[in-house]
Amino acid sequence: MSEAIPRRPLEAVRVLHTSDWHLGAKVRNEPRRSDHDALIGEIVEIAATARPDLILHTGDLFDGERPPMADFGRAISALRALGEIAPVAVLAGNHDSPIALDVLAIAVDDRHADDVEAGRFDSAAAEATRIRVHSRPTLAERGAVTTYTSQAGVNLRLVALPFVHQNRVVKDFAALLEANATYNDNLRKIVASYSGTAFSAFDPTRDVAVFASHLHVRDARTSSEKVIHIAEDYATDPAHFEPRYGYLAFGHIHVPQPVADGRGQYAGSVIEVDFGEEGEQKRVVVADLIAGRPTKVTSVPLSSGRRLRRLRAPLSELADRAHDVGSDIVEVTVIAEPEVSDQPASAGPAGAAAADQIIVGDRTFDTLSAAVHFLMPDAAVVGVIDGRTPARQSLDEVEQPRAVETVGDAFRVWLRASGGPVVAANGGSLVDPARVAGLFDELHAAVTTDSPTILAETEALGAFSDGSER
Ligand SMILES: [Mn+2]
Repeated sequence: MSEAIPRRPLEAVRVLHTSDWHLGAKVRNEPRRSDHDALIGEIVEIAATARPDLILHTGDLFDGERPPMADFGRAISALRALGEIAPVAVLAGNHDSPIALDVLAIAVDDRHADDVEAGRFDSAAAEATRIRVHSRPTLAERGAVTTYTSQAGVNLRLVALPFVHQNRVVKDFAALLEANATYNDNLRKIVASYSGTAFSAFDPTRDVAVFASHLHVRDARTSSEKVIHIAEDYATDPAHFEPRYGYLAFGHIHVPQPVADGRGQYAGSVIEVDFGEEGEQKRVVVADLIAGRPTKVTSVPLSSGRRLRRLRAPLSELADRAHDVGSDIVEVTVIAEPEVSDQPASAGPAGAAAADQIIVGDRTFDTLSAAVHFLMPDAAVVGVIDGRTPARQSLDEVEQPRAVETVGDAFRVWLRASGGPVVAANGGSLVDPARVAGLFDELHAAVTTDSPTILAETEALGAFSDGSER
């Protein structure tokens, strides 16, 4: 770890940037608390080695609006530990509740006890505090623009813009924004209003500035290879951020990546929050800013916590794979045994078991899931998909589009071509592929029009909720 952290140039202002912790997150029903504890320990250790002038958390500290008390305590301990090393600024993400973060601000700053008692505590107030929590978007003069002084005596202007919801009116900006303007246009005005304050009494030969936000920057990749276009209406144009900002610190998208031609970074999530993030190398960012020079950005890789893995193998190979998987969180798709057999459901020698029983060596299991758990005793198995007999027959009922013109068409082509193992979950008998295609259309329409989804299957969808929008 420490070899990844460069020596700090004497006159540099060093910012440690982390994001998207999602405390309280579960994968299916598997809690991540042990993973978070290990990662927080690792991040505190990195901070102690890097000795930054400011530690920035760009949002989604929590996974949900009502964090479990254990995770609330975890956040308080983590921020206090970081606050021992350097000043800390935390921004609300779309997963965070501003009220929960207000409570957090009270909890991490006991100097405000009198204000709390008098009912006048304002977590966005402009005076300097060791741990600042930016719980909601607000005006520059109400605390969105602050000045930190580095160990080398350089001023760092920090602009903090927490997540701005697409449809909610941002109260403090009522005078600035127009109801009919696009999201991107309103963001441009907000950023410009901040820049006016951030760069007043600013000496560009000496001072440095950082813009921090939880938002979707245009052209960012939302998985290892895809750029999402559906949400581009709500994506912020990096041209809004003028060149005097030496570093743009973003949260929201979980794939660690540079944005805005390398002027900024998504620090990314610190753990794989769902299976869509499988295989991503998580990290924190160390940014060294020197006035008038390009900012030096260093990725410090994180290695703590259990990984997420999707595994496809016949039952007979699982025992061998178990060692490699270790205690990781795994979804197993059991595929057919390589050799053609009269009993494809059996991994062991033919026995006298009933047709729906699974035989492994000299043991018999009533369900495939029980057999997988037995074969991988150390792993956290959060899903078992029966891909032994792909539901080819019923997939033929999915209407094949003549031309691929819509996202729905593309989904149907994919479903017919490679959806077998997915549709075969629960043996294929409980899933109607034509309904799956229809469901996709309903959900796609709901997200693209930002309307609520009310589906007959809503309850059943709970099982897949970890794959939802982050
Ligand atoms: Mn997030």
